[in-house]
Amino acid sequence: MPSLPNLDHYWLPFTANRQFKSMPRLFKAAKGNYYTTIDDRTLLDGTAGLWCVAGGHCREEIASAVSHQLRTLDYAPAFQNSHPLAFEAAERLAQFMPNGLDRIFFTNSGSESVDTALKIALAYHRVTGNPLRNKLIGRERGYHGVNFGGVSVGGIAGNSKSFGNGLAGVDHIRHPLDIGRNAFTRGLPGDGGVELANEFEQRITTLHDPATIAALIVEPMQGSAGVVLPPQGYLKRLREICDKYGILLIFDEVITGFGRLGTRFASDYFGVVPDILTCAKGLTNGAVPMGAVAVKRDIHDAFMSNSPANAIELPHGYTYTAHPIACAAAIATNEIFITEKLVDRSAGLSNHFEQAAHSLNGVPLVRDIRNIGMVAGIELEPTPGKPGARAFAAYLKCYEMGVLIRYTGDVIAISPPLTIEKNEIDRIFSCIAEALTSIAAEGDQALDFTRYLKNEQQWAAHQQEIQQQQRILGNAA
Ligand code: PXG
Repeated sequence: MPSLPNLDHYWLPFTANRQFKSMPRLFKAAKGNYYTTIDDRTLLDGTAGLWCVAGGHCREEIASAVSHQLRTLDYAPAFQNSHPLAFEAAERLAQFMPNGLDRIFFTNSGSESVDTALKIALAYHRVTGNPLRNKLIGRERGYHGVNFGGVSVGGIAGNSKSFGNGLAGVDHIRHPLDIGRNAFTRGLPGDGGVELANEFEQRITTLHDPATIAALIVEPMQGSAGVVLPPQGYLKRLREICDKYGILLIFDEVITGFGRLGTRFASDYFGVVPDILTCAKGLTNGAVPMGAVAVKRDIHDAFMSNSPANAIELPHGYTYTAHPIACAAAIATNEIFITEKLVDRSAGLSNHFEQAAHSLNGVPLVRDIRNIGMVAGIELEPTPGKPGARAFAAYLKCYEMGVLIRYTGDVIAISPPLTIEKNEIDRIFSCIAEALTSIAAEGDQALDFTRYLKNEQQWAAHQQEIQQQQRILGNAA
């Protein structure tokens, strides 16, 4: 029996810690499209880690670039100094970005990218003589990371209600999910996009003065809140409204960037170019924490031309901005995307992926299926009084069957590495179908989570024994 580490000290993020520690799910290795757990299960990765490992796990190219960099230049001061890889990483990313978004600010995560983007938007209006433009607009169900700016413009009450008032001067527009109208639509819902976007205009004109709005931030496809797709024409109309009133449009592409929709960015998919674009995750294939904010050249240049000579144009940045190790990983990842044509691969698989996802139409408990590119959301009928319970049971059953899926609330989200094979896609969805069929058949019993992952429970008991022994030894000493 493999031994567990001491589970006491690590406080896990966005996790039911007590439940996790009673049933720990620990990974010890990964290769390609698979994880290995510490009890030697092999799991097909249906989630690309957390949407980030687009190129498959443990890529030799990234490992050797990072290891070389660690031995050559481990760190360079990020303020007042830099190093050549920062510029190379920025140049490559600028070339990968939609046209015009070619000035790059590096961060260490999606959350930092979002807060950086919001600060750039506010500072831009100030530096161009419009300091009254200081309100930010987000969207219901939006997820923009966990820092104060991102939580404030985010639209998930569960993520903000514990943390005070957040930023002042923030409002939200409606989310586009309409299951009643659009259940089981393949790809984008066809109707209502323009009307829904017009509600943004109506809201800012009736409740605000549009001349006070600095920026609108949206995820082109809402990932964390359960794969919510924009209806056709919606994002284009938002762009028009922003242009009409001089409001900056920020696309948060932390999930949709790097080939997830079958294009480099969602901006390319929708043919809508934002003023500012945030990304992270796939930027380094998940191997090293890194995020980035791409800004239209005009916006960047406004800072350069309107700030006094020798002044810091943007008082913002992190100790680890453009960290040499992260830059090495980003460059190696970019090389993989280019040489393996990963974006084309994603586009080529999308059709098969869509068919496989929609093969779950008619499976018990499935209320809606939404898909775009290499993302699918499978919304389940909730159990009264137990939100998310069925999705968690499905997650555990799939885990036992050797497939890693992700769920938020009652939505299962699938977003595999773009290196996945067709038969592996089929396996993910047939495993989910099998899990849901048995959950429906078992009823309440399926929601008794103590029945799952017996091995880990034995380890937990084992762990408690070790701790008790340590306590006894400690007392004796
Ligand atoms: N913006 C968006 C759109 C995101 O999806 C962030 C910002 C924050 O990124 P960081 O790197 O600070 O976590 C995200 C992150 C999930 C899931 O399964 C989604 C995210 C993170 C973890 C899990 O829904 N998105």
